[in-house]
Amino acid sequence: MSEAGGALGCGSPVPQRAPWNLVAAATALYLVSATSVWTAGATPMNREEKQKLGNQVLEMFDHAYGNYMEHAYPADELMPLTCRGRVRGQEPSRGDVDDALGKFSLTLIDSLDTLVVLNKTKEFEDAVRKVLRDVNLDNDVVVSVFETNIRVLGGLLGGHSLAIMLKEKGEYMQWYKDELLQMAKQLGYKLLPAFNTTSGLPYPRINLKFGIRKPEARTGTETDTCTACAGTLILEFAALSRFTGATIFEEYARKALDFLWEKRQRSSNLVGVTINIHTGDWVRKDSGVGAGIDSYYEYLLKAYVLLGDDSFLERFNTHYDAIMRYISQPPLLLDVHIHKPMLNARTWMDALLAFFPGLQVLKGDIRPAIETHEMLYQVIKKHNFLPEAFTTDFRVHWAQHPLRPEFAESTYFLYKATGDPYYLEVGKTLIENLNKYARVPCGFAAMKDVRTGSHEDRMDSFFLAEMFKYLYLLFADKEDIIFDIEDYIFTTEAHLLPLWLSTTNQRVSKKNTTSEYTELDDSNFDWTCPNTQILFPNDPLYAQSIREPLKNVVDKSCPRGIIRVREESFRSGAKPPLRARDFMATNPEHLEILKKMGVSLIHLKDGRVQLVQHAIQAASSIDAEDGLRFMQEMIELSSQQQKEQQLPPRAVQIVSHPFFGRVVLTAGPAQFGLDLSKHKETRGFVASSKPYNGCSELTNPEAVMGKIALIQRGQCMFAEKARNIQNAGAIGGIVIDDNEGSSSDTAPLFQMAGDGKDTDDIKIPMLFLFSKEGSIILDAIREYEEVEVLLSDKAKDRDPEMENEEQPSSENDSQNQSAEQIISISQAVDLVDQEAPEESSLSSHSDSSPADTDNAASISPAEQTLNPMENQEPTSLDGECTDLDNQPQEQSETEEDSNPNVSWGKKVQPIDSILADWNEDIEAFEMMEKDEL
Ligand code: DMJ
Repeated sequence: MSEAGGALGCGSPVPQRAPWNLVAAATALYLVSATSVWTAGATPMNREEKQKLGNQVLEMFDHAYGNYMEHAYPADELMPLTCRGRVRGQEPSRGDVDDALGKFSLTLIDSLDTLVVLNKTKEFEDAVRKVLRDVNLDNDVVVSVFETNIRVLGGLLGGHSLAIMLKEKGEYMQWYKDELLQMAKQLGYKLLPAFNTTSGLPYPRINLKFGIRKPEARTGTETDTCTACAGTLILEFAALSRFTGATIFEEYARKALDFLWEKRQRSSNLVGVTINIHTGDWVRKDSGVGAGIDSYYEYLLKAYVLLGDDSFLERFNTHYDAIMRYISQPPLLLDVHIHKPMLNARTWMDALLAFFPGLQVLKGDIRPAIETHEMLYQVIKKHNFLPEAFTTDFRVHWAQHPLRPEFAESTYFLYKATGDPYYLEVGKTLIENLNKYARVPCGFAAMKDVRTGSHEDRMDSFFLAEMFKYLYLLFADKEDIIFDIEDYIFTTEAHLLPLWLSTTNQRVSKKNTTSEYTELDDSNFDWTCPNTQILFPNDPLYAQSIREPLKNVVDKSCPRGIIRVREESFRSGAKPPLRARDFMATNPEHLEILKKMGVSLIHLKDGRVQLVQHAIQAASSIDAEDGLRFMQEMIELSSQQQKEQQLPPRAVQIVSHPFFGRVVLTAGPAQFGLDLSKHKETRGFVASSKPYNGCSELTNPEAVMGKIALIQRGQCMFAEKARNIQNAGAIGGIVIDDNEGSSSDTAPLFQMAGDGKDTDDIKIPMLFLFSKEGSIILDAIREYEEVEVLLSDKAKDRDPEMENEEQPSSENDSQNQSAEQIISISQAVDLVDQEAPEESSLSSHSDSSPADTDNAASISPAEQTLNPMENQEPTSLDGECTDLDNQPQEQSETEEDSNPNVSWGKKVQPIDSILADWNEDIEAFEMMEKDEL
């Protein structure tokens, strides 16, 4: 999500007034000059330091953009690990995420106005020429209407907005004759067939060349779309109409918004996540401010700012009131059911909601914005990035992080609103973390798992469109930007649209809101718009005073503190709860206890049993605590069993020039040979064995002697390969998958089994890499000949030795800083033995593996497998919550009331409904991937 513009506004009902005036007034109200900083609280940051950070952002942008242009353009995206372009159809499909890619040089278009904000006018001029010369919008490819609108249409319009601004200034873009606008119009017409539904809600996808109806279009059978997908069009479509005079775009976007408003749940005034585009029925009735809904709310408020239509503000305020009533549980924002808004729909939050504090700033509701932002920052400090989803007690629920900009966006707006230098420090941390953990030699790579620091071969275009804009603007003073940012509003993709559009080509008829909407009671909103001129000057520590009580909110929430106190009460005579080790899935009494504890038992198709806890569904707070402990114990039990039979993934880290430890490849371990978890890592240069499959005595022992041999998978047992390279003098081996294109991105990692015989004779460490990861080493050999790697159980920080080996990289500070870091491609998945038939005769091993899904059914009830990755309650194994032993005991009794995770007043749900909730959670994950890239 991105935020409404440089413009900060007040959400209180505002009498008829041109939006520009609103913006100007709001700016006067809320802006504490970015150059002035507090003299108390966070340490002020001087101009020099801000400039240094701004320069660092510029350098980082150059690194990302430069690598995209050099190695990926004209492809849609850069693949920063393999340093090439992502071309749809040429890479393994990632499902709906790929619907953003339309073979239209997405990243270039999405970056256009960022170039101007970052004062790279010359580069902007070049980029515009390239777009005009190279981009084709008529490809036979099915794209997401939502993504194409916010990224491509928005990108073209943002580019046009700044092109005409520059042209008017008289130096750059003098040749420009609205060509970007013409492209935008062409694209607008291409998207219009998507609105051909009775409801006026757009289809989620469209074929750029063939539209929707024709058979060649290969789309148009969908029935559902997400609310954000249908409700995030008005800014771009209205801008297109007003720039061109073609009113049809604004009309269509307004119609979709009108329909969504009509369909809001009337008693709660909330909207669901997914809606049927033909019937208007809510398909998913859960409601939050993150994935699937986020930018619908954003666009209502910003449409008011841009278009000056009061009905949008009225709608926004009505929804906002409902959000604050039901969803907001400061500092949390928790999804609820639209029909039963007092009932939480889940116990975790997604990363997209991080935009919301920024929107609250625009609304003028600073306090909850500060609170939520602070909570998010603490989660970030724990994991370096915001995981895609995290539980109400701040454990990782979904560990990815695709370099989303929402938190940076909110940080920028909070700094604008408060002037508190604390937010500059936050921005500095974001910069450091990006350089330290996401920067790779060829750009910035998304995090595959924030807990391990592993990477995905992915750099989304929004990283350039939004992240760098907000970070740069955070540290920039007015004079650092070549135009007045306050004259523009940011779209959800952070594209800039000029506020003067509000008074241009206003030919679209507005709905007569007065007949339809009852006059709003202003008193509802009094509190939403604090006058910061009163708040801040009188109390310069205002923001800090709101943050202070939340200082340890993330650490404090660990349930172990609660559990410890419960143990005290058992000592005083109460009946001890059911222990995981005693649990029998066939014992009806045990099942009854589980239900009381809010724990549901799910029989998975593959025969395993999964336990899920919803604390809010427990019969009482005590039962919920028992449930938490039970789950914790079950995880420990399960992981103990798994540990006994399974080996965790290993790391292959390339340490020689120019990688210097920054590339880490996740590798599968072997059930034989040196155990890297017990021994020091093995370091050595790599050499390919001959024969490459390693299935017979090596013909090149001199080449592999003292080195780590590379061997191809297949044709004989893993153990046989190991023996052959060991006999040739190798000190380790890496088996590379022969299945071309395989990757830990798409396949579960597994461990290499032995050959059913005694493998004690194998002394060297052996690791397995999928083909994509393996080819990174093979490519490195081709390019650099001498490639040294480290085989270990976990990636190591770059050691002093590597430091010394690194060539003085340059005058460039941030480059040096980033070089301390690690890149990894890995897969945080359960290890599953997927041995190829010819290589897996060790049936005794695989039979006993708890990760072997075919065998899980035979596990006795007391040993039922619990999959921690799929639990909704605090059941993760990442050990994030271990330091609560010092928490004061009163947390046990008092914290439950304040802990939104434990809503005791709420009714216990029947098992069916628990299962339904669980399914909704899974759907929610799918939706996040599908609708929110
Ligand atoms: C962006 O494309 C937009 O901000 C969108 O509204 C939500 N998701 C991404 C960034 O995370």
